[in-house]
Amino acid sequence: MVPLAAVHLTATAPPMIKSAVHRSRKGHGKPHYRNHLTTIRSASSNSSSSASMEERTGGLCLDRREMSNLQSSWPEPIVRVQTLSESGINSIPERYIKPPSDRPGKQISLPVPGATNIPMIDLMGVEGKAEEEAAVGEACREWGFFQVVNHGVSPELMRAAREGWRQFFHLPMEAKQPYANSPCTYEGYGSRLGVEKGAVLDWSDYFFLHYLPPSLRDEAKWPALPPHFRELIGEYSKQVVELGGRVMKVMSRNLGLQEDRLQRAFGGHDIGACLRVNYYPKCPQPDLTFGVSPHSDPGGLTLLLPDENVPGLQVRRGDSWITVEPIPDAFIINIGDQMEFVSNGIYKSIEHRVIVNSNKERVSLAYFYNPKSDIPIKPVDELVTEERAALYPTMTFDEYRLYIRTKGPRGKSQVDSLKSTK
Ligand SMILES: O=C(O)CCC(=O)C(=O)O
Repeated sequence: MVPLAAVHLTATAPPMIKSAVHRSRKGHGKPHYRNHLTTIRSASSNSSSSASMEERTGGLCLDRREMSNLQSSWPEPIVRVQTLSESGINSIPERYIKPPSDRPGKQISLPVPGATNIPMIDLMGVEGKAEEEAAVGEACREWGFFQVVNHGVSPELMRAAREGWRQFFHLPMEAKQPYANSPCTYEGYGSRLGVEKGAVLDWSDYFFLHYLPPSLRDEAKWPALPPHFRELIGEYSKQVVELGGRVMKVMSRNLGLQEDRLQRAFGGHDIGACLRVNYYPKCPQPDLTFGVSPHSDPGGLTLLLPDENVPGLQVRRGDSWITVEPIPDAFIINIGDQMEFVSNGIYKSIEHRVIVNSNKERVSLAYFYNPKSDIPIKPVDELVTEERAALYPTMTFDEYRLYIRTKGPRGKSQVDSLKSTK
């Protein structure tokens, strides 16, 4: 990656991107498992057939080595959802229509008296203060989701990143097509997830890129437009990954662990980090489809920058779905499946989904902070006791992704199927 100090910003860079990069540089007992691991490992030999929902949600981030045996082209011609939306259709094509039992339905329900939103945490007042940090722990245990403000990432950079991506999606199709992705790595500009022929699709386009490990980072695959956007993506990625590391410490302390314990369980400095930018065009029949279907994130943590003005993310709460009201300049953070595993089920990876609407497009940036993909991931020893045996088997993130790809997850079924029955 080009060091930021070496980046020369010219007068052609849009002012928002230029100033955002400049300013941020200035510094701111042996349990029984329902599915045995051997099943998962054997899955790897015949896993090339169909991709799963998790691939569709971007959390998979399979690297080039893993994906090299996979299908190299999509099973059907790619149709950009944006193109469909802009064509002026009044009804959506059949392949975006979910079965009646899987449609958005009732959109907001508040099962908890007084609860109108996921918890909000002010990180400025929290770090290092046990009592305040407990709020983070409670959110991770009870909700699996929370919003953070005063998180240390420059708000100007956040806004510039979101607007830069919006500009990218508004470029003419011929400027975006060179970034078109394939199911081998998913890197680049995409409009479908999964390679199952005839699958019902979600109403979104996306852009997917790797930031960590550095060996997977290929800036030539990042958008070159708008001007200087690559530098901005690099700086944004750096700050969001730093935030992820700080949140990991708070979460670790809150579990009664040494503050670097969760990070070590994830592989120390060798973690993975990848970005999926979601673009949800206006949809003439939003009650029949989803922007992203219900899923839990397979990785460690997700740091989501939502569209400030357009709600869409819904989080499962019991039998209902709560629509998250975005707080200006906040990140929405959620627990992924790997964090649920290492915390031995204390922190919860919660199902979520995205609804679309007929009046406004929506853009969101989901950063996936993942463990190193080839190390054993298991509940940390300190959280395994006689009273609470290890709830999950040991497996690498790579194996988990293969498992998901083979089984075809629905909602949280992959996590639940691995859970100890004792
Ligand atoms: O767009 C959103 O608000 C959430 C997106 C999401 O869940 C995902 O990308 O996995």
